[in-house]
Amino acid sequence: MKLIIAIVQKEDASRLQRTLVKENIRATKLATTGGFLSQGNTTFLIGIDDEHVKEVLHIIKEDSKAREEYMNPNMVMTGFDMSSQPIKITVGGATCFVLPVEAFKQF
Ligand code: 2BA
Repeated sequence: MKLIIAIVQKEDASRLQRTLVKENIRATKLATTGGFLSQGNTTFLIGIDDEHVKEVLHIIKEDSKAREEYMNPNMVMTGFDMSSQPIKITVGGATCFVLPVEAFKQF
């Protein structure tokens, strides 16, 4: 079994949730915040058998869109120069981690 942690933009979250339910894939949805942009995003925790990992990643990919955002570098403490010119940032599609699951128990 694997645990897929998928961070998606909140605009894509409802569509992905509907697809997961339709495909009978169990998931937990968390309201999260990106560490860089401080904007709300959504994280799905999906426990899934090894043989279905590819299929779930495909679904996540299909339901997530990359978008361009503009941010003022002054808003975040970064290594950017501190000019007030907004900079363009491409925010993923989806950022996914696939972790091995040592045990899965429900009581
Ligand atoms: P944020 O941290 O708010 O990042 C939003 C977007 O800002 C990123 O999109 C990337 O294009 C840019 N970005 C992030 N950190 C940067 C930096 N230090 N310098 C320049 N640009 C930077 P994505 O890479 O598609 O990430 C979307 C969201 O996925 C992130 O939101 C964060 O919540 C999560 N994420 C991405 N990589 C992660 C990782 N390695 N670990 C945990 N969460 C991650």
